[in-house]
Amino acid sequence: MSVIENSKLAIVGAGAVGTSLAYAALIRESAREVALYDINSTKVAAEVLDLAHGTQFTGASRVTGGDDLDVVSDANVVVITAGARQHPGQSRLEMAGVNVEILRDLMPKLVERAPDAIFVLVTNPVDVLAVAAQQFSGLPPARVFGSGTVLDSSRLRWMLSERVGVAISNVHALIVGEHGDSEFPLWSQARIGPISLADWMLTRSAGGSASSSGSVPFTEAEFESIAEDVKNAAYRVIEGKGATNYAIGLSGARIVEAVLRDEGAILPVSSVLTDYRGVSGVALSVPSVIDASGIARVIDVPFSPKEQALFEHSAATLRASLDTLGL
Ligand code: 6V0
Repeated sequence: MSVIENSKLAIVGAGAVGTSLAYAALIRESAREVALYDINSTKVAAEVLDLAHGTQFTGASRVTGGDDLDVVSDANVVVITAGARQHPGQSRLEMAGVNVEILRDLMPKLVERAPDAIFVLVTNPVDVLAVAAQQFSGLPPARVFGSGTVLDSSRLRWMLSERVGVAISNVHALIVGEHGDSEFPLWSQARIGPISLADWMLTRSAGGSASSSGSVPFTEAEFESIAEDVKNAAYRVIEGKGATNYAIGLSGARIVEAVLRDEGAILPVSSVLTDYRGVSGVALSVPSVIDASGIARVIDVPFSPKEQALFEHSAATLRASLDTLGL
C-alpha cells in the first residue's frame, strides 16, 4: 500500500477523536499531509507540534494546522470530529441541535475551501449529522457520509474473534443501521473464514468438542449478549476514561485510506439512503463500496425478516430525531 501523491486529509476538531485520527493516519501513512483545524487555537497549535515532533518515525507525512479554516484548503478528504461537549443535564437531542448548528455554519465554508473533497462525519449523533451535513453542503450523499457503524463492526469482529479464536481479519461480520441504540448485527450474513456463522454453530454442536476446539456452539442468547455488548461498548469505555478515541481514530483512518487509495473497499458507512430495502431520506449504515468518488455504491444485502424489521425500526428512530430537529 502506498500513499497517493499529494493526498491531503483535513481533520476538523482537534479533540480526543480528531487527534487520535491524526496519529493513526500518520502511523498508517493514510495521507501525505494531515491538517488539523480547531477553534481552540492554543490546543490545536500544541497538538500539531506534538504530532509533528514524531514525524521522523512516521514515514513521508506532514502535519499542519491551526485555528484558521484555510488550513483545510484543497483537502481530498475532510473528516469532521468537531462538536460541543455534552453539558451536565443536557440531553442527547439538545447536544444534537448544537452540533447541527455548528455544521450549518461550517459546511458551506468547508466546501468553499475544499470543493473536491469527500466529507466524513464522525461527530455524534453521526447519522443525524450526516443528513444535516449533506443538506447544508448541497453535495450528493456519495460525497458526504458518516463513519457510521465501521467502529461498531470492528467491535463486533473483535468480540467474535476472541470468542472463536480466529484472526479478526477472518471474521466477517457487520453492524448495520443507526450508530446507536437501534443498531444490530447482520447475523444472517456473518462468516468466519469461508463458513457461515450458522454452519459454524452446527459443526461445533454436531461434532466439535470444547476441549479440541476451545470454543462452544453459539446460542441465540449468546448472539443477543454479543449484540448488547457491542451496543454498550462505548458506554463502558467512557465510564472508565471519559471518551473513546483510539478505535474511532483507527476506524476513521481506514475510511480515509479507502478513499485516498481508491480501493473499492466495503465498509458500513452511514449515507442518506434512497429506497434501500424500502428506506429513504435517512442516513443509516449499510455495506458500501468506498473509492476515490466516496461511496461508489451501496450493496443490497439480503436481510432476514427479523433484520428487515430491525432496519425499519432504526430508520423510524432516525426519522423521529430528524423531525424534531427540523431536518
Ligand atoms: P472533544 O475532545 O471535546 O473535541 C471536540 C473538539 O471540537 C474540541 O477541541 C473543540 O474545540 C472543537 N470544536 C468545537 N466546536 C468547533 C467548531 N465550530 N469548529 C472547530 N472545532 C470545534 O470531543 P471528542 O474528540 O472526544 O469527540 C468528538 C465527537 O466525536 C463527539 O461528538 C463524539 O460523540 C464523537 N464520537 C463519535 C464516534 C463515532 O463512532 N462516530 C466515536 C467516538 C466519539
